[in-house]
Amino acid sequence: MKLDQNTILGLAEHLEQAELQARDVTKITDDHPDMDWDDAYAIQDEIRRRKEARGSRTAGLKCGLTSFAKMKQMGVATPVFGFISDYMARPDGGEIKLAELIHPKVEAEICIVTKAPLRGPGCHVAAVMVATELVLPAVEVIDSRYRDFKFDLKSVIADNTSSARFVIGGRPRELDELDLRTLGVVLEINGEIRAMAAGAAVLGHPLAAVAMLANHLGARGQEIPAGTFVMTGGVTEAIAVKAGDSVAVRFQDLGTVSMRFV
Ligand code: 0L1
Ligand code: MG
Repeated sequence: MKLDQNTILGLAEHLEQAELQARDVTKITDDHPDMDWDDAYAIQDEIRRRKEARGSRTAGLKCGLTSFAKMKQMGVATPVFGFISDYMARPDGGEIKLAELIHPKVEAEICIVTKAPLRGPGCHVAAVMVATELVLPAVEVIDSRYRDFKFDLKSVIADNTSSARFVIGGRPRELDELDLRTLGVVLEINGEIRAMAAGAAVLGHPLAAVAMLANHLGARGQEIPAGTFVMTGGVTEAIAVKAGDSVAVRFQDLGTVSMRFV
């Protein structure tokens, strides 16, 4: 690690305040060009510790930048990992207030709930299949705290991978009823199709993202506990939304997830 503990604590407070006040900031690597990946995840861990200390519960784990479309959109080649908190959840069909956000974008995500712990190294798609209780559709609303979404990967990891809001759909299915690679997803805004993809857009199989998360955590002496909600990453590029937009994402076999931005 390159940053001392005080700097990590200060950067976590800086980024979390930007999130809570819906205020954009410049990317932190501008002032800390030497920070490394461990520093970035340590800042994210401190943001999680701050939220939990205030009574927020961690609602799940997320994989980001796992699809070719998203990697291309952001000009990166490596997935990232973060968490979502209970206060970020919004109901299916409900409203999301733009005043609480900076410049949100929506992403369609195939998600799972685990029934057994998953721990790397060596975690693979088959191990994730055995540990999958349910498959669920969700829409993630990302909202980078960085001005104009201008950042690098270390800055994004420290900013909890742009986590802001999420909406989970109401039709869970068991894994053996589905082929996650060919599962089609259509993202509509105000009735217009804006993006579509199949599950294989996420690393060839969405559960490969979960295996990657388990291996990432395993390298840090952690695991994905049983009963964890895991978002595998946007299947398409993220789409910016504005006031009045109605978003509906149609997931083959998993139903539709919708929300309106007000
Ligand atoms: O959920 C995600 O794909 C996180 C992406 C982080 C970068 C971004 O804000 O697009
Ligand atoms: Mg996402």
